[in-house]
Amino acid sequence: MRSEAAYFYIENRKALVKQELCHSALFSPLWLLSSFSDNSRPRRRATVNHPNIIFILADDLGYGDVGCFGQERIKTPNLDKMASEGMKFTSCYAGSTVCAPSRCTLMTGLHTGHSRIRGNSKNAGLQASDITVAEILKKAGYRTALIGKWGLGEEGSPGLPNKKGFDESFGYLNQTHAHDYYTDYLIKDGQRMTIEGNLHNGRKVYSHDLFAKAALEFLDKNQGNRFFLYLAFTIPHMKMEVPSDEPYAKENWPQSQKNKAAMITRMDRDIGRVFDKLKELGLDKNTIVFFSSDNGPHHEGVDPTFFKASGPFRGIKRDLYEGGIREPTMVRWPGKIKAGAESDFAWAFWDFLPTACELINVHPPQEARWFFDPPHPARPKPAAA
Ligand SMILES: [Ca+2]
Repeated sequence: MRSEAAYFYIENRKALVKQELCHSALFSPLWLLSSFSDNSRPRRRATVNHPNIIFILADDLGYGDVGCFGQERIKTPNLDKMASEGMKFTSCYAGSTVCAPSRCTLMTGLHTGHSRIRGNSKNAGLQASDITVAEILKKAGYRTALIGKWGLGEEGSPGLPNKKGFDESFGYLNQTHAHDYYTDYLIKDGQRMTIEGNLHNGRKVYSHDLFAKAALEFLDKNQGNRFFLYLAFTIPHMKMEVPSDEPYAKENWPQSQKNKAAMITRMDRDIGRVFDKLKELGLDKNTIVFFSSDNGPHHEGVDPTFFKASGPFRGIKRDLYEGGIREPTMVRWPGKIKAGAESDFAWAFWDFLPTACELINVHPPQEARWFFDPPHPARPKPAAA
């Protein structure tokens, strides 16, 4: 199946980045930088040939939950704008029907026939031998951050994000912990960080708001660096909690549906803030932004048929039908991806790692070179190192 992955790698790249990079893809010996320590890594600003990469992942957001994918009642103006400024993918598939295995494919570039994590289990986590896209980008000189939900390694395990290529991490490690939007602690760089306002059953701090703030701070702090930001929001996963159900408070809907809609609109608002920040910092044209969801909509405290969350498709989260794995996906890169484009090219989460490598012309380490074997005839030969 690895040759199949190589095929997707080539074709997907063409779908995403058009012709420019196909002709400019010279081998860049950035792997030589792998011997640098964190402190000695040079600051290098992103360019069109070494763009910043942001992957925004929603949690249990259905294909039909987004305006530009057919949703009529939940407001998602910023995602709709992202689609109008980039490419909408109507046949992108999550790696699995549930969180952990889906996210594992996104990070490792391996589908679930090869990947380590095949289901949601506390004992399932990445090991030292697993290679993630963050490790590859970090070795190529990128500053890397996970903000939000990880789900691929518990405290004290080899699968911690900071051991798997992320310079910084902040959020939930454990998926059950991630159900709690008013948690009294989060994990920052492997250590518990108390959320004072939520101690003693307080409900003053909504974790999503912290993630949005941390993402903007990361962008500010790394405007002079090439960076990879994996922004894994937990919205609209259970519980159906949100600080305010506006702008839907007056709707004649069940409260859980008002909350779900408000959660999605809140996330959309913060995605808009990310784009505003990129423009403010002058990073807009040197940053490629992906958006997708890790699996189909759930029915845990909310009826997914109310908003037709699966769109026209059969099934929801945990179902290996289109509704369980087909995701509302967009990619935006001004000047490289034609505004308002739409593609029905079929690709999946395991295509992200090789696409990221190709985007920055990085020669992967030997351990991650399976997608070059056998070589695809369409692939341009890299120049000698
Ligand atoms: Ca999920």
